[in-house]
Amino acid sequence: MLRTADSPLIRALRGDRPDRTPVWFMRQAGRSLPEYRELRVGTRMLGACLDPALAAEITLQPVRRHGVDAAIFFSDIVVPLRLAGVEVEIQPGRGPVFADPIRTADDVARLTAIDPARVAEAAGPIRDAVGIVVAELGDTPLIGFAGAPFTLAAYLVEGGPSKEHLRARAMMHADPDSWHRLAGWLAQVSAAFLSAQIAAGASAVQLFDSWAGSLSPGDYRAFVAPHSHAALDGLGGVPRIHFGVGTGPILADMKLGGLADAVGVDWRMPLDEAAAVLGADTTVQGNIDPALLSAPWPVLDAHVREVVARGRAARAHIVNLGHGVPPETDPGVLTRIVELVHSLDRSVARQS
Ligand code: 1CP
Repeated sequence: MLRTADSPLIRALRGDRPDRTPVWFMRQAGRSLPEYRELRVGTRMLGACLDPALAAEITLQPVRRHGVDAAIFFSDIVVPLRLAGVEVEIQPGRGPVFADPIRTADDVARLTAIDPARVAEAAGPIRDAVGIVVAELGDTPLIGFAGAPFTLAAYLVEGGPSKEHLRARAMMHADPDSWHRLAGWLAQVSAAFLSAQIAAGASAVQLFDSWAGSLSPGDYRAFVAPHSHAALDGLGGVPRIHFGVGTGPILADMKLGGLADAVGVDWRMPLDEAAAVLGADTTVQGNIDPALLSAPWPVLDAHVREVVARGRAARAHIVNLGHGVPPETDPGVLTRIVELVHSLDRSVARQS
C-alpha cells in the first residue's frame, strides 16, 4: 500500500486534490477491448476468473492501453459464492445463473450453514492473480471489489438477472429473519473476498451495490445498509468506494455513516448536487453518462468538461462513468477521455 500512497487515486480517496484528477472506468477490463476477446476465446467467464495468469493479464490490459489511474481486478461479484461452493455459472450475454435459487427459509438455512471461511481457504487463485497484477503495476493502485449483499441477493433469490429484483425485495418483508440471515452471510462472504484481495496487495476497494436504487429509502436503511456496512467494515485502513445506480434518494445513506471514503454517483445527478448531499468528508466518483460514449467527440468533450467542473464542488473527485463501459464502446474513446481529463488539470493549474 505504501507503494501507491502518493498516487492520484489514493490521495483523492483521502480527500486531497492531487495535481492530476484520477480517472478509471467501471468495467474497463473485459468488455470493449479486442485483446480481451482474443484471450477469452475457448474459456468460460468463471474459468478465466480462476486462472491467475489470465485474470492478471485481463486486469492489466486497460491500464496499458488507456493510461488510467487505477486497475480494477478482473473477476465477478459471484466469484466468492463459487469459492464457497455455491453452484453458479455465468452465461454469455445473460449473466450469473444459479442452479438452486434461494427462495425459502430452508434454502437460506442450508446456504448460510456454509462457513464463510471457505472463501478465504479457496481464494488461492485470487491471491495469486492479485500478486501478479500488483508486481506489474508498480505505483499504480489496484482496486479490489465485491458485490454488496443486496445486489448479490438480487441474483441468488431470483436465480439469475432480473429487472426489478422483486423476489429479494419481497423476502425482506415476507420473512425478515431469513432476509437478515442471508444478507448477513453474504456480507461475510464479500468481506472475505475483499480481504483476500487486500492481503495480496489491492490498495483500495469498491463495493458494488449496483441495484440498490430499486429500494425505497426506508427499506435501504432497515434491510440493506447495515449489511453493506458489515461487508466494508474491518478491512484495515484501505480506502473504500461505495457504488450504486439510481441512488439519488439514498445518496447520504450510501456514506454508511462515514465508512465510505468515496461514493459513486450515476449520470442522473449532477456532481455538485451530489457533493452538497454528501458533504465535505466524502470524495465523489463519477459520472460520465455511458450513453454519450457513442456521441460525436465534441458532444462528449463538452460533457466530460462539465463533469470535471461540477466535480470541483466536492472535497475531491475521481472521474469515472455513471455505470459500466458498454461492451460496444470504441476503446479509442476511453483513451481520449483519459487524455482530456489529465490535460484539463494542467490548464487549470496554469490559470491559477
Ligand atoms: O472492469 C471489469 O470488467 C472488471 C471485472 C468485473 C466487475 C467489476 C466483471 C466482469 N463483473 C464485475 C462486477 C459485476 N458483475 C457487477 C457490478 C458492476 C456493474 O453494475 O456493472 C454486476 C451487477 C455483475 C453481474 C454480472 N456479471 C452481469 C450483469 C447481469 C445483469 O443483471 O444484467 C454480467 C453480464 C456478468 C458477467 C460478466 N462479469 C464480468 C464480465 C467481463 C462478464 C461477461 C462475461 C461473459 O459473458 O463472458
